[in-house]
Amino acid sequence: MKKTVCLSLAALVPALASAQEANLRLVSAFPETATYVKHMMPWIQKFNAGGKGLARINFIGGPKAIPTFEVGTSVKNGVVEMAMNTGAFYTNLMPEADFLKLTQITIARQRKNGAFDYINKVWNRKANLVYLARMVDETPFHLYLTKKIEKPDLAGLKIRITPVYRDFFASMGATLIQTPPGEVYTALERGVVDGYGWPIHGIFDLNWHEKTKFRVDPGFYNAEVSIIMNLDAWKKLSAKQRGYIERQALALESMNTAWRKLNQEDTKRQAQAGIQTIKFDGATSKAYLDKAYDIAWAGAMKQSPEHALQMRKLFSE
Ligand code: 173
Repeated sequence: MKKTVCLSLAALVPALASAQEANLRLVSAFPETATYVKHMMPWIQKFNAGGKGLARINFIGGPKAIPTFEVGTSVKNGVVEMAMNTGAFYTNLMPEADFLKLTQITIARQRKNGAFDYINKVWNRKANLVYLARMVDETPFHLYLTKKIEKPDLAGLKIRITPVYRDFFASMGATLIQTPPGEVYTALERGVVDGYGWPIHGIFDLNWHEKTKFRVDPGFYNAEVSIIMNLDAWKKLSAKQRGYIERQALALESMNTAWRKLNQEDTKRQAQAGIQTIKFDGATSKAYLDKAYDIAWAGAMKQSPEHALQMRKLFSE
């Protein structure tokens, strides 16, 4: 008798919960001083202002709350409902996470051509995640150095990486050292690394410009930072709550035009800070870029042939 009562009460909980304002705890896999957190905070404010009675995002903090490379698992397991994260930080959940750097069309076009739905299908099934919104787009990664190179050869250099850069930098002979963003400054300061991979924007937020002497051009790939959500938490929401979150996701993506401006500004600012560019000649530059993509897709094909094949099509047309 008692047991039956408990069970029926438990069954009622999701229904009750969705009638209330959903409290969505969000962590950032990037440090709180990073450009990405600055970009996201006004969005959270608007989300909460418009979501009264429906849904509220409760920003918990950055890697001090949950370490960068553990954020994916925490969202998968529902320790928190949401995160701002990049695929390279949760390849432990599925190799496909890091494929998002290979998109050659904007998130708006990915929503139109089926790429967005495809990503969600894989994210749902393999990692218990909802891929809600891509908030960084149209932004290349670069190699930054403290020592000059004459050609794409990193032999004898120790380079800070994440999975984004691993195979590409390894192919140029680098010694690889993986760190979260929060440890790059100290690694540079102590001479543990001679360089690092990072997007064109954001190196000033963590003071890396103080230790950076060169940027290698061209940039490669397309930096991806997104809001992901726990699938069970998503399913517990009402249709109205989900609709609200989806509209806010689109609003966040519509802010992506800001990156074009910031990328131009930061390129200038890097030059003003005395960071020299190492520009390869036309043929070398083309070979460098081709190699970046060839290596990444070859790795993707090896790790997840079926999805890599589909994503390669959907990410470029
Ligand atoms: O930490 C990184 O260099 C990284 O993988 C990344 C990914 C997307 C945006 C910024 C950094």
